[in-house]
Amino acid sequence: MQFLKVTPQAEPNIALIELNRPKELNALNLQLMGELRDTLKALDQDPEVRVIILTGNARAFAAGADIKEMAGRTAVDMLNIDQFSTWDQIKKTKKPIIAAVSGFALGGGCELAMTCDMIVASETAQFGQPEIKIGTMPGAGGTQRLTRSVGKQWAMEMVLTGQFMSAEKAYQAGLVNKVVPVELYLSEAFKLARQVAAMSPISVQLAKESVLQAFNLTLNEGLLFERKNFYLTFASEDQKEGMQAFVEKRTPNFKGK
Ligand code: DAK
Repeated sequence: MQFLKVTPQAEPNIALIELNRPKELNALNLQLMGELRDTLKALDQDPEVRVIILTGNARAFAAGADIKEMAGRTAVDMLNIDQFSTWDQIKKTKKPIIAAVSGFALGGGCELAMTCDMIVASETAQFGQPEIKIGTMPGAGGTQRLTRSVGKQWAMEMVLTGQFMSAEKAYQAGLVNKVVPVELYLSEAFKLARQVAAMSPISVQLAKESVLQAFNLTLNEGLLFERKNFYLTFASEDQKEGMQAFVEKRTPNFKGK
């Protein structure tokens, strides 16, 4: 891997992916995004991995797609490169992904964080969709996921002016789950990951899938979707183990079966 550091068992059942193009503030070039797509696909298939943490470094999660790489492209180039298939693959990851964000999360960087399932931010994190300042607009979910998270007014202001949102404001607006001092953001992400990793991985995957459907379906369709996944958990040994452990007043030992 040229631009990622991958530790499949950073802790038991928790994988860590670090974006590693520090001089370019982790700008997301095609090579990096390809590596990320392939890594997530492999981790999704690794039975030892239950939760994935995606992070950058203290200065930058990612300052967006690589502007220098993108600058000269035509619409036809963009169509042929078809970066969306890479982003779509990331979106298909079944296991939960926690973004641990410090510093800049801009443009594609903000979109990447929002594609994850939860965001733990450092106090120094800054979120933004500044594409408007370079003559374009968000293309990987910035107008959609941001609007669903922070509402129309804030999304409109960020997308139309390129203004950044501080970590504290992002927390108030519902874009991030937690804000902690910069020296703690990664350990806080691990804390959250540990909680999720202790649950049945089958229930976790089905629950993640169900929550995400809330963005695509009507309420009635979503409730039906949820119901089917709920029934499905009863086909797992983990459901029997979870309920038996409750009755016996002990901690369940979920095996993902
Ligand atoms: N691309 C390329 N290089 C970047 C970069 C970027 N997005 N951001 C920073 N860098 C590079 C800088 O050019 C500089 O490199 P050198 O000049 O040293 O060689 C180095 O990183 C350090 O940056 P600065 O010197 O600028 O550092 P400062 O602290 O002064 O400023 C900054 C930090 C983050 C405010 C500033 O670098 C900045 O404004 N960066 C650009 C932010 C931005 O506009 N981001 C949005 C990019 S457009 C798609 C999916 C996604 C996208 C598009 C398509 N498809 C699926 C098709 C996404 C588009 C975008 O993200």
